[in-house]
Amino acid sequence: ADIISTQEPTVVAKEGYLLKAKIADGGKKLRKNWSTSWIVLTARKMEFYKESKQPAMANLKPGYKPECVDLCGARIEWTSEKSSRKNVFQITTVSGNEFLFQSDIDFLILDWFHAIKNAIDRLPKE
Ligand code: I3P
Repeated sequence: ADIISTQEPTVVAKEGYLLKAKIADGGKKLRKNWSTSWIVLTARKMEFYKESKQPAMANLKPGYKPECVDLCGARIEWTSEKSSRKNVFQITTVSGNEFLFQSDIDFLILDWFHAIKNAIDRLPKE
């Protein structure tokens, strides 16, 4: 008989370091605190790690859950009002979490913006 796994394989679309700040949790405003994060983008979510070596380690630890953004129904937009930094975009999730992402390197932040926007556009809206 065929064995159909209920866990979809996690195909990584893009990964790398970006500056990240979570500015709201469930609609509640948070104090902005920028930090560098290793970001793993898959078809329907983004995961945040402290270092590039962590995703592989997390796979070996069944209980370990990185902070994660569900991209289903999420919005992505450039913002110049929410930071004094250049090249900042915001992601807002259905659950009311808000994140800012930034890089001084133009092509790098553009690549990320388009990769995430692509993922969002391919997903059902909820
Ligand atoms: C914040 C910190 C952030 C800054 C933020 C400040 O101060 O300097 O880097 O955001 O500006 O409030 P603190 O460390 O005391 O919390 P940007 O770098 O994105 O401008 P903001 O209040 O205008 O968001």
